[in-house]
Amino acid sequence: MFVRRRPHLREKVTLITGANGEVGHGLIQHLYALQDASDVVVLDLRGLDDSMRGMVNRVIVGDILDNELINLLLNEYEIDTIIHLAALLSTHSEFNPETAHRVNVQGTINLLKLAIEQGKSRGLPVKFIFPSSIAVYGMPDLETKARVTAVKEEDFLYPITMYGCNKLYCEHLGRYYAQYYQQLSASRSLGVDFRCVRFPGLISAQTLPTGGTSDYAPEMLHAAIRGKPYACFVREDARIPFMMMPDAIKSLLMLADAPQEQLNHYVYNVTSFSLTAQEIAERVQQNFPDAQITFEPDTARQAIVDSWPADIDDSAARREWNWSPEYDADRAFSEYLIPIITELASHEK
Ligand code: AKB
Repeated sequence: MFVRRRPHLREKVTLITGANGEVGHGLIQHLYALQDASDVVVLDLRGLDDSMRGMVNRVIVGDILDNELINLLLNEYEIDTIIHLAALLSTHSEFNPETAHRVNVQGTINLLKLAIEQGKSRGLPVKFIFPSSIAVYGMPDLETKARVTAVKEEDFLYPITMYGCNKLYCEHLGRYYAQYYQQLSASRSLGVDFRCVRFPGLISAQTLPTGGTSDYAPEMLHAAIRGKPYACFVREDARIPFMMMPDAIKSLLMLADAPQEQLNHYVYNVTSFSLTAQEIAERVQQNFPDAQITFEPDTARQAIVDSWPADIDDSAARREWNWSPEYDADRAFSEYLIPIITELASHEK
């Protein structure tokens, strides 16, 4: 008697790259709390912190530059969404621009190609969620930065960092893979459903970022709560937009869930509020009067922050997919940062 075998069904999953970074942690914890992480496969050079391994379907320790690994993912899974977080941030990237280019650009191309191949085998475009950054902007001088506050998506796109150049180029690659990939070929592939948010400086109560240039804000706060002195590497008047990590996660998931027919853009600014370094220090000192914060600007890192806009215009995201942040500056400090970091720091003692 012949037994009819069921064909091997590939598991349907969401792939998150760079999952062991700040945004990855926030995203996985959020999805897990919603009981929505069981189909999540994560890929990170460093694996995933022990405390979080059980939250996801599978942890793959590996490199987005490894083509064999990309092929393995292609064959083993049916990936319907890729959230591509893996990247070297702006300060790190300046120390090794060519490595940054490989990771930030070639890594993104590898994932876009994976999305194209998956789309072919599924007959449906893969959603590709990509966090870009205010680093794509390059304000020409401080006078312009002060005058033009809410910068739109298409303005001042002259990044001065490798990371900013990489992110801007990847935004274009996303548009290309969505709309023009193999445009001259007789059998054109289905494109990728590319969706991108440009983040401001992100601040998490749970983790400290590494390798960014907006890191002075979270570093100032985490140091104060632990009673450590902090020398801020930008001037008091340095002003850029910021967002709390829960809002960053919210924006990624809102954009991923938005009906495609509502989206008229590939790239959307998202922001919450803008503060100067001095205003952040004052808010920290209101809560921790003993905080020892000094300003010792580092000329090169200051120049990077000066090139980023003071504020960005996120009206397209608000209009097209109802984006709005939960946390303004007051709520960010009183309801999120101060209580959570204080609680975490108390366990360290
Ligand atoms: C960085 O500082 O590199 C990042 C960013 C603004 O994208 N936080």
